[in-house]
Amino acid sequence: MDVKAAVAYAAGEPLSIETIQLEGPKEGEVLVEIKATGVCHTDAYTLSGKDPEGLFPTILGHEGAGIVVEVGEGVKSVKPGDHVIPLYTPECRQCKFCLSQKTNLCQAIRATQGKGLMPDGTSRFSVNGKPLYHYMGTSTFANYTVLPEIAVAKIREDAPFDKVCYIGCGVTTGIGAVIFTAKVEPGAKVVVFGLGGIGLNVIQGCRMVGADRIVGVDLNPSKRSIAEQFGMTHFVNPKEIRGDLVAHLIELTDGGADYSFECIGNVQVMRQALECCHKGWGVCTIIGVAGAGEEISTRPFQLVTGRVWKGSAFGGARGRTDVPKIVDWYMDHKINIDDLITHTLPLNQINDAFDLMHHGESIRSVVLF
Ligand code: NAD
Ligand code: AHE
Ligand code: ZN
Repeated sequence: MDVKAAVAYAAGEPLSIETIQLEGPKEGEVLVEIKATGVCHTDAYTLSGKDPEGLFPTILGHEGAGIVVEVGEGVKSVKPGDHVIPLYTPECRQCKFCLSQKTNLCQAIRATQGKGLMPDGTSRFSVNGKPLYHYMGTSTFANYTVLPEIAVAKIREDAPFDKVCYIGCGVTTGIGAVIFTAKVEPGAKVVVFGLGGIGLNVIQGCRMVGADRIVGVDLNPSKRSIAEQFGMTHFVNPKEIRGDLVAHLIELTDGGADYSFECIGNVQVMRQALECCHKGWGVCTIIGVAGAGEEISTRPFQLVTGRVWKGSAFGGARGRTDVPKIVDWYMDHKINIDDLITHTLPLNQINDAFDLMHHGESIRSVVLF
């Protein structure tokens, strides 16, 4: 079938809005009509050429919501008409990783996903007979996409697509990192580096669990008021700090953060995020994604003396199990998504969403089909 999509032909080039071709779902796959998709910094990261797994030409996008229109042979858990959120972290409930109950990193289809292909090793997307790569197993920058059954979360039908698409990445990543990965407890002192689409969800997660002090760090002063609205208690702009930022943060948190979160993708900041943690127990969770070849470093003494570095992908959430619950939290007004979606655009203006992000003018832009 013909579908409307934003094609990324090469790193660093604007997306091209075109009609391309999509094959129907094979065994174990579903065809989904995408109604809305967020634009996450990770899409910009891959488009920049810094992603070691970045492949071109491709259809980017991993923060969508839509309706199942057709299912392939053997699909049992969803049917046409179901409302779904695509999952870049699937949940097969059968692999060693799922069965371990120690991680959300289902590996059932990770190998082909990283190669931009469906689990059978082929692509469903093409343009003029030439294949296009899938992206993160989701490719939501198209009005129809094909997904493995294990990579869709069925959600309630009264949830608005233009809001809950953000649960497909940013909301779940931020709130999940607090609840599932770090397990922040009431009364905790927290430092959040980067107050964008992810960091603000970390902040609202910290407020939900009853953290006492929530320090936000960002170079962009315009992030301050929205972060305060979501629960930030103290704002720090590194450009305004004379002297050492880490020492300042340790002082602000009475000896160091119980928990810190890096939501930028900057390896120097990742070091600061670890080193501002409290001696003996402070836990630093890395969420930001760094470019190919970049590495983190610190004095091993930081770890010897009890600080912990951990990482979080998709907030540690098990997609098919947890995403429908997070949709319920939104519908029950337990979490705020609406105020984080600062821009909604039609597909033919998707490049503007990248510009707004790069200029620090948006929190989340959502593309409507
Ligand atoms: P964003 O662009 O919306 O926000 C980044 C924020 O960091 C901005 O407010 C910016 O002003 C701030 N910033 C940049 N450099 C800074 C510095 N040196 N010090 C302080 N603040 C600085 O991006 P986002 O969508 O929130 O994504 C954030 C990061 O999280 C990206 O690296 C993205 O790829 C990653 N991410 C990871 C996961 C995961 O599962 N681990 C999921 C989604 C996004
Ligand atoms: N492909 C990159 C890594 C990108 C990455 O870390 N992706 C996160 C999700 S970011 C969503 O906005 C993730 O879930 N990673 C786990 C995984 O299995 O990909 C690289 O460095 O190769
Ligand atoms: Zn994302």
